[in-house]
Amino acid sequence: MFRRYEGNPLLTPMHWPHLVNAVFNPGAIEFGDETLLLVRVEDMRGFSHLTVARSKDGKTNWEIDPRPTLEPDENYQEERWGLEDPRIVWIEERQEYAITYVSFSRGGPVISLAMTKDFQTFVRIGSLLPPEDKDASLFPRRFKGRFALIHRPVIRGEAHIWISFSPDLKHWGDHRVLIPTRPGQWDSHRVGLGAQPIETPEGWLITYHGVRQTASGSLYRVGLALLDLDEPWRVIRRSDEWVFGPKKNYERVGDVPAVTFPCGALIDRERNELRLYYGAADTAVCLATADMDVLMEYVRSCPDPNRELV
Ligand code: BMA
Repeated sequence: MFRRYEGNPLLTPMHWPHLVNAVFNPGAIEFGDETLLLVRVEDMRGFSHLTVARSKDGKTNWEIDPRPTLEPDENYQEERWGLEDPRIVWIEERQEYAITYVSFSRGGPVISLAMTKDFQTFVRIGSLLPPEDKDASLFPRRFKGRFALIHRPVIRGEAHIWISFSPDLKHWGDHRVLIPTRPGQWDSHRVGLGAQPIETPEGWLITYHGVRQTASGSLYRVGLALLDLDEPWRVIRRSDEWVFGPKKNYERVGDVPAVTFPCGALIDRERNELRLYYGAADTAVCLATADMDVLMEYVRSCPDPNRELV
């Protein structure tokens, strides 16, 4: 279903205007007439920051901000060890972009939220929920008056995808498990949201990473789910199989081998394609595309996870 872009990897540390260790796990969004990636950049101390890269076609001629775009702010203790794995959503009622990223510090990973209109200046809302929490995205609008957040806390050592709700983006509650790990399966060890939720007429298209532990380390692959459009706490479909995983050398060789980790996607309307941007082996930024009709037909054929329980 997914085809790798022939020019992969799109971005590597060699493209950067200064010395960095790795560039990976980018958030992605349409910004004006360009594709904007917010790339996680790991510096030579091992701390990450976020940097914007833009391109007209989302594939070639990337323009990379000469300096880090969003760096740890010393007024925010939770950011001391860096910023990681952003997801970007356009919030309709506020007419600005919301960036949910992982802030790292001695306190453990937490989800932080920052707002921007231009990807040059950012207003921090702060951290949203207690650690350990990762892999978060908002939705573009409210549901029955409340914002919704998909995220991945670790509780009793279990790493399921949850959804939580808020009237004001600051106070969160009504927490529910959305997509749990599945014992024995490819996503048995951990799951976490991939790209931000993508709106389709049939529901919110969710990509998520599933982790299996093996004798030689973790395997990070990608699965699909579909959430109800009006009640996104309802999972309508979930793929039994993974639909994308590490195969190519650039996905198998790097700082963390055998990792494909999407954080951003967008629909290329002209080509009717989903463009999925992902980090490969915690080292480079890559792209895979899928025909939307083929993808939706596949998702429709996936099991209804609620029916399985009956
Ligand atoms: C996860 C996150 C990702 C990373 C992945 C594989 O826990 O930290 O940033 O890509 O592990 O190392």
